Amino acid sequence: MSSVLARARLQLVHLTTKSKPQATPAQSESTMSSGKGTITDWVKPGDTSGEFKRQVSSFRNWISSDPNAEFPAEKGRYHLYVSYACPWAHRTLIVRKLKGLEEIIPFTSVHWHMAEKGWRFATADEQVPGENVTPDPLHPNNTHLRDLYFSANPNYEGRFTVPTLWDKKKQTIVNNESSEIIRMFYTAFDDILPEQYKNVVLYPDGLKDKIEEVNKWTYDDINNGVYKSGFATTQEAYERNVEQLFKSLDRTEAILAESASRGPFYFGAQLTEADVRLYTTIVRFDPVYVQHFKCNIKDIRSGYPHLHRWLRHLYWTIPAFGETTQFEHIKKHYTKSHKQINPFGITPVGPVPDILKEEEEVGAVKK
Ligand SMILES: N[C@@H](CCC(=O)N[C@@H](CS)C(=O)NCC(=O)O)C(=O)O
Repeated sequence: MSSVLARARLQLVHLTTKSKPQATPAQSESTMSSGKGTITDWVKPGDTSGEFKRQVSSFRNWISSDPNAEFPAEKGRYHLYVSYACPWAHRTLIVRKLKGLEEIIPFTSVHWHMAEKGWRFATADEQVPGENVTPDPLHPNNTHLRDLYFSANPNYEGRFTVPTLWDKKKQTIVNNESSEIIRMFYTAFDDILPEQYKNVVLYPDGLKDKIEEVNKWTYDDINNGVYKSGFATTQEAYERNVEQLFKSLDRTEAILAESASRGPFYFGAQLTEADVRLYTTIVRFDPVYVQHFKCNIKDIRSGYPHLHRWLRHLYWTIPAFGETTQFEHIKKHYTKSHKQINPFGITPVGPVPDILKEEEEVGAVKK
């Protein structure tokens, strides 16, 4: 691993570990005394804090351009398991396409429905929109994503999350942390990529510090903030998180207002990781988070003109964003899987459309 990459990795592990909400001793006790709960308990029963606490990912190996590495970059060796519904997995699909890795890293999406056994694969007779929503092509006996986790580690006790990057040769999971998988995709395969894709740089030297700074609060307050708002089981936890979420959306809006004169992206002229990581939350915001997670102080289309312009530009003009966005998976997954917050599994019809055309505005904004 190059020293730059090693440093980036260290910073990132530090960042992701630090940015996870840490349980206070009192919280850990109450969580422990209530037992493990089930997969669909987003806040463990008996946890009086009412706070959703995201688990730290378990598999943290790296693919390297060094042919002698434990996980060397090779065509066809790795398989990416995602859900089109999931914002973290969505990051990896976007970067895979931006970096031209389609022929090198095939992928499978699970079905949008997640129940007591976690994500499941679609069956052969199911018609689900989107490319590669199929049974597990590598292991025909696997019905659920959890089967992969148990093949990698029969004693696995963590959550069965997407994205999951699988190594066919070693028959194990390389990594299940999206922030790390995308960074491997940035450079590890460059030696076997055509020139045009080597030149796609999403974490440029000159912007690394800014990206790290923005990632920290964007992750805590926005990417994870929508979940912390939506899964909260006390009024106080909900209000604290939703208010912080909208403060950070206001801050993002101001950044985009400032950079707009230099270009359509987060930092102006150059598309970077900051765009990828923000996009997967913002594209889900109006269709799902506003109503399902009660993130309704404002919506994007009527309340945030710069975010709205930035979002539509990515979706309509860059296939890596538009073609990897599957609204049916997104809307149905949240509303029909989270029985704790939507017991009847009714999926709201609106907003219509899921995303406005690039030059279109809602009626009130037009006036
Ligand atoms: N830190 C992980 C989070 C991934 C994650 O939480 N994925 C969700 C889907 S949006 C999942 O698979 N959840 C299943 C579960 O928690 O049981 C990452 O960024 O890769």
